[in-house]
Amino acid sequence: MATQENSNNQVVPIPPAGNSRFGIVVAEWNTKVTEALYDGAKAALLDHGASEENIIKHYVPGSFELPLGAQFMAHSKKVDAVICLGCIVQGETRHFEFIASSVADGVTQVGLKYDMPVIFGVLTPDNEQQALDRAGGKYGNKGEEAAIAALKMLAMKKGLNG
Ligand code: DLZ
Repeated sequence: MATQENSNNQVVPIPPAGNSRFGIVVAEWNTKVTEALYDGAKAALLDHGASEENIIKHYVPGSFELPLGAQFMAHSKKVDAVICLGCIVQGETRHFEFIASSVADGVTQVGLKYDMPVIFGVLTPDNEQQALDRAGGKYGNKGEEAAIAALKMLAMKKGLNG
């Protein structure tokens, strides 16, 4: 099984994707960043054995719509996990705190409601450069991390439910 080094420098396994189906919801706001997050997420899923046809991408207008987009996907029963990708830049909205916490809460609620991994792959940087640094730049790609989180949560669920 593939492995990764976690934040405590421990080597931990990354479960394979198998036949799992992944919904990826991408916010259209700050597209340069969110498309880079998508590329990272998709590449990670393919690297870990997912097939192209099991990765379904949909756009929502902005991060605020990510929870509802995730809910549409979960409700469709066409996916086993949903990855939400967005970028809320602090300097761009006076509602930053409100939007960011509302999106985080909404994403959590969808996962609990549908008993499904619904992953929060939303950057909350001070500016675009900080976002790009985390979307394939010097601090890696948080889209890839979101995809790996989905794989881990799916494996946990399968391990418990068979
Ligand atoms: C309106 C808005 C603003 C100001 N900033 C962002 C942002 O930095 N990142 C993001 O993903 N979306 C932003 N939006 C759009 C909102 O998320 C939402 O799409 C609109 O308010 C419509 O509901």
